[in-house]
Amino acid sequence: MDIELALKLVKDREIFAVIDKILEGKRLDFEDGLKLFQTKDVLTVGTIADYITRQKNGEFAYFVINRQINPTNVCVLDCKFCAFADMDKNSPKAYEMSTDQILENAKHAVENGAVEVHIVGGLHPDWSFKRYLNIVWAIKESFPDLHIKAFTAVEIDFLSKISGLSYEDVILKLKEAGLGSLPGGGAEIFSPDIRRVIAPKKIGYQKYLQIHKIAHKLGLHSTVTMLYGHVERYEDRLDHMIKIREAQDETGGFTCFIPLAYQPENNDLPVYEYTSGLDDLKTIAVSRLMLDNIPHIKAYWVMIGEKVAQVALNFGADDMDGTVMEEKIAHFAGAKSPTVQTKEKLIRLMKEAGKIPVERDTLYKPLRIYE
Ligand code: V47
Repeated sequence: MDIELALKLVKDREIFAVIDKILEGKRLDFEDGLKLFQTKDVLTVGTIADYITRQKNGEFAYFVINRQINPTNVCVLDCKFCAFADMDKNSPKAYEMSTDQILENAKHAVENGAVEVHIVGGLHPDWSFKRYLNIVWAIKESFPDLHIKAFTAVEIDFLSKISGLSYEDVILKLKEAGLGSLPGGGAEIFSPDIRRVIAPKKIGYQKYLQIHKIAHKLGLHSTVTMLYGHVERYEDRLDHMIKIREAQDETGGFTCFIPLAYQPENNDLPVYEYTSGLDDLKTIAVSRLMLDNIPHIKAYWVMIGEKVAQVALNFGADDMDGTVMEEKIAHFAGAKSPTVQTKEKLIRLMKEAGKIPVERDTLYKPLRIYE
């Protein structure tokens, strides 16, 4: 069947012009994105996104053997969506890991084949920059081959404040200690109006993007996220994506975009619904189509569940993150997915989706292909 014939199957004529643009390789604008979000014809949007993914990444779908480590949940911020953090360090829920405990986690990761540790946590009011630096240094010294993806832009801003160092110097010192890349957390939704409601004390999008751009210029790659499914509108999601696209035009340092589906339990945001499967799939597909300069789109199974993440591999996603080994942030907020994942399961989900699973490192170097 040629593409002309395939287009006859499109139910919603409103998106014809957008599809034309995509097939001609033109960049989509805000209005195009809005049409894609508003259409009920999600299957067509997904099919086109899948077509673009296959152009970029062939039939490959990626995963990484990794472990998440959250050194503390004590945090001076008070983000309304967050069920993980606790502002009171004396509350029964609050915890702080020693560097030795963190090293134990890293050891567990290595013993289970991990090539990456993903470290994020609270902004602890009493911890020094030296303590954060030492976490990276100690892991690198014991496990030199492990990639340390650590500290969101929000944490880098905090480290700059408590150390009196510039963003550049904070990142350089972390890099010297062994930091491999920055994770994408903390982006939430860039719109200042929405940010004021869901994360009033968090740095704004300008600083978030500034820190990522500095990291890129210092030779580090990073990922970038978007928290959706709470009080934001499609317009806010598109504004978020377009700002990311502009930053990527400048530096090219983002490897992957990760839409994070809002988990509604045990937090202070009066939104009690989980995102729907169709919204998850649509968000993946629209992000693939809007973010033409980002190499990979991640279907994060932790937040959208294994089943929707598997389907998302045919809606524009080409990555599923990884084994994770211990997940707290989403599960404190009610995530229904498992807290760990096996490599065998990821491979099965990908193969069933018609993809060729690729075990990768953090920077998408293939380590093993499962034909
Ligand atoms: O920054 C917090 C989000 C993020 C909730 O970089 C919530 O490859 C949903 O960023 N519902 C941390 N989300 C996780 C994260 C991440 C995960 C996987 C891969 C990568 C990557 C990054 O989780 C936070 C925040 O945006 N979050 N609370 C919640 N209730």
